[in-house]
Amino acid sequence: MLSATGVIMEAAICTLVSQFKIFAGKDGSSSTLSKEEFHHLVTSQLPNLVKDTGDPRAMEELMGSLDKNNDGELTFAEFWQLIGNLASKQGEKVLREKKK
Ligand SMILES: [Ca+2]
Ligand SMILES: [Ca+2]
Repeated sequence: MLSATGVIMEAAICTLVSQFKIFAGKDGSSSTLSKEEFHHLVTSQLPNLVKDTGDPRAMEELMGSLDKNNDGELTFAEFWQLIGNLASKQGEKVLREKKK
């Protein structure tokens, strides 16, 4: 079963894309996240990895740091930076723990 790991990762990527689509489709453009959609996604899907989800200012700063073209909406590519940041933080944590 050499391909098993690959399939799980592919499934994880598909899940991320389909979740993004569900949240992005709630209002306005169905391919981008508005501030409200982003907040809703983070609080319901990433409550443990993202800090300060209850702080509107922290949420606004986080979204601003991802919104590279400053149009107030996050494309999947912009949103993906957050996943990349969270994944690398999580990776550092897990790999450090294993070394002990
Ligand atoms: Ca939208
Ligand atoms: Ca944008």
